[in-house]
Amino acid sequence: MTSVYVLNGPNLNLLGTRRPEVYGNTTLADVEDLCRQEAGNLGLELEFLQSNHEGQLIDWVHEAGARVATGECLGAVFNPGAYTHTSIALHDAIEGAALPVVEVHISNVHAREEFRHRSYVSPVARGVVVGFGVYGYVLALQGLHHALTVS
Ligand code: CA2
Repeated sequence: MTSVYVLNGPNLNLLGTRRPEVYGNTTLADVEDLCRQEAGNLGLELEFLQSNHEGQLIDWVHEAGARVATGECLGAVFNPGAYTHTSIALHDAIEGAALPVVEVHISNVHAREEFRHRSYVSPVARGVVVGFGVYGYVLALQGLHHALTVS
């Protein structure tokens, strides 16, 4: 069965515990359940991962890219958290691994502080979903599946 990665960056393990006015009450475990259900609907196996460490995220991008190259994996839905706005290394990893990525953000980053308006990931992403809360992960999975399986 083809797999899909859902990668989550720093502090997303805190979802549902603080800042509900920005990120809602849903926990990351709830997001995983949501993604597992949608991946099942799409006939995909899910790898759901979270790390607070940039290097770990880069390693997973490389791993997913290698699996895309062998046809085992479709691509990744990626919420890089605050690394979105800082990480040239993640930009280079996605590009270097030729990993199809749909970037997702729970909040509408464009309606927030100016430092959140810049994304180093968007230029190497297949698509971007922002501002739909955790339902954005479902939309991103659907978008990735549609972009890569429907001609
Ligand atoms: O809106 C998003 O999904 C973000 O990627 C979330 C990041 C933020 O840095 C990005 O600008 C937008 C933050 C991750 C979650 O941080 C939390 C902090 C405290 C409590 C709960 C979550």
